[in-house]
Amino acid sequence: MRAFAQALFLRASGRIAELPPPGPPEVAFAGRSNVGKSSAINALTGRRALARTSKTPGRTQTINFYALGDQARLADLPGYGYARVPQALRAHWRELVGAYLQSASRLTGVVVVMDARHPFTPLDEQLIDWLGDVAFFVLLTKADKLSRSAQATLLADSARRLGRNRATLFSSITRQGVDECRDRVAQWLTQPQNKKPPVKGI
Ligand SMILES: Nc1nc2c(ncn2[C@@H]2O[C@H](COP(=O)(O)OP(=O)(O)OP(=O)(O)O)[C@@H](O)[C@H]2O)c(=O)[nH]1
Ligand SMILES: [Mg+2]
Repeated sequence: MRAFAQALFLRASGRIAELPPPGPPEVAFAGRSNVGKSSAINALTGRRALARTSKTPGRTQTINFYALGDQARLADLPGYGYARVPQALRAHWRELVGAYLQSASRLTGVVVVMDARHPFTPLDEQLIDWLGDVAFFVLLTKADKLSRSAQATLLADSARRLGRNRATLFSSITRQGVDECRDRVAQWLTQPQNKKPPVKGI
């Protein structure tokens, strides 16, 4: 799929009413604040500054949509789990992301991004549970911060939790795992499964 390199910013939606109407097949990137969701989108598209990244957790507060030509879209979801985010904003996150996931009828898969040094937090487990039937793939990001042996242990643990081929070590700096992730996303975008949207609340 060549369209990754043509990615263009489409829209930022901060409220339910601003969510775009269903378009072409779409893949969303979800995960805790600051794990590297926006960086992963940049790594996949080969565009350094397509999605805004920041050292400050909680940077992305809107759902940011990117068009890959007219055939596919990516959605960068706001991060969760940042302790200093006020209660009202957390409720807002639940409402916005909940509405998005339940209404995103063209959502064909979710890339669940986790920090390889702090993977499978309770909120990550909740998200995976919440996704229900929607296909997902886990990126264990910032793998460049782990030793080879810690990487191997983490991958084995992830396979035990999720089954084989459901997770990859990833680094937007060394580009480890980028091709594997791009292949998986391209597969979802070109062969949409049309699974039921999630029904549970988070
Ligand atoms: N070492 C390392 N740092 C990374 C990697 N990916 C992202 N970062 C850094 O982590 C910080 C957060 O990255 P973002 O891509 O903005 O994270 P995010 O998940 O989009 O964050 P929010 O939008 O706040 O939820 C930035 O300082 C990035 O440079 C990686 O693979 N390795
Ligand atoms: Mg972000």
